[in-house]
Amino acid sequence: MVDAYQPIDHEYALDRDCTTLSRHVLQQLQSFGPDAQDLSTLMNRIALAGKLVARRLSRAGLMAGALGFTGEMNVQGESVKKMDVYANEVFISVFKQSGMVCRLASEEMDEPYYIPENCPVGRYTLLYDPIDGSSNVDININVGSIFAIRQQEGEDLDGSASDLLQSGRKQIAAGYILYGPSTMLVYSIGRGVHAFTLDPSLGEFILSNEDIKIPEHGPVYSVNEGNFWQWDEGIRDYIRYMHRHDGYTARYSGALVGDFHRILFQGGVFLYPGSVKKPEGKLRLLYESAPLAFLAEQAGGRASTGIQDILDVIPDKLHARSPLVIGSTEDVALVESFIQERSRQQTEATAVR
Ligand code: P6P
Repeated sequence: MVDAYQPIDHEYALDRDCTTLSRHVLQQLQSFGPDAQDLSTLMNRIALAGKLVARRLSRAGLMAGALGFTGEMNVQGESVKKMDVYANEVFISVFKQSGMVCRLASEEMDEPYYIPENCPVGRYTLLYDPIDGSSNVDININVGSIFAIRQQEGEDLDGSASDLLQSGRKQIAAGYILYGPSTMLVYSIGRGVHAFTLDPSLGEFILSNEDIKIPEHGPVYSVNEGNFWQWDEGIRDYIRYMHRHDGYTARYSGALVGDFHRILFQGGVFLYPGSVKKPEGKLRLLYESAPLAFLAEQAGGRASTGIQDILDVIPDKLHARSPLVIGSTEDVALVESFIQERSRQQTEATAVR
């Protein structure tokens, strides 16, 4: 008698290699309906953008004119890198002729970009930072792309995209692509956080970590301590506590995506506080803090301005900035406790006068 077929390892490996991003989205939603198909297609296009950017980054050092500055300044007042421009255009290109995305809002563009053939039929808006951490690009240290997807509300007939000025709880999907030793795409559509690793031999992002959970506490605190002199006393008190207590270690790469990725997997906290001069901080809400806050909450962590949940902040303009404290619930709460204590002392001191 023939032995019953016993699936062996390669059966598992084959199924895993078939768990691409688009299939995973449909599995998550347990639906093949139009909304599910839309999200699956959107994520597939974002994956294509990631592959195109990863390919360029991997060869940029050998390509004349791929690296360095363009000589322009962006709306943020930052010098623009050639890779910023390339990556920005990649995300626009992958959504042309898609019928999906009518508007794209990017760190690199003063106003949202409208894809005429997709408007108004395309009911989705992509908000993105095409290359986050571009100061690292020319020295071959990890960078990332950050993205969020929102549904367009109303016809936006005046082109003001004012419906985007809503809290991060309006995001229907968010994630990032980390261009590191391997290229990883991490995303959530509100059903947990999942990571895919690019298999260059397949040209596909394959599921590598499902349902990621941020540990409640971790040893890492990630902040640019060179800004210590600019911070409010509450943040300074927190940093002094880190310096005086065992069990903490500092990690900071200068690229938000890589620093957050470490926190997502190992726990701890990343913070980019406001300063006395710039209380709103440096990071942009709609396409940096809010997408990562969406992931952090989906992974059982937290994201706060230090006072308020990031996902509850309502921006007053497209490129609004926000302070960011993000990571393990216990470590975010510890930062907030120092801010609250200083605030209490200041209130008391004022009352006494
Ligand atoms: P600093 C990169 O420019 C970025 O927006 C984030 O990726 C990063 O976390 C932060 O700025 C670094 O800023 O002031 O520490 O160089």
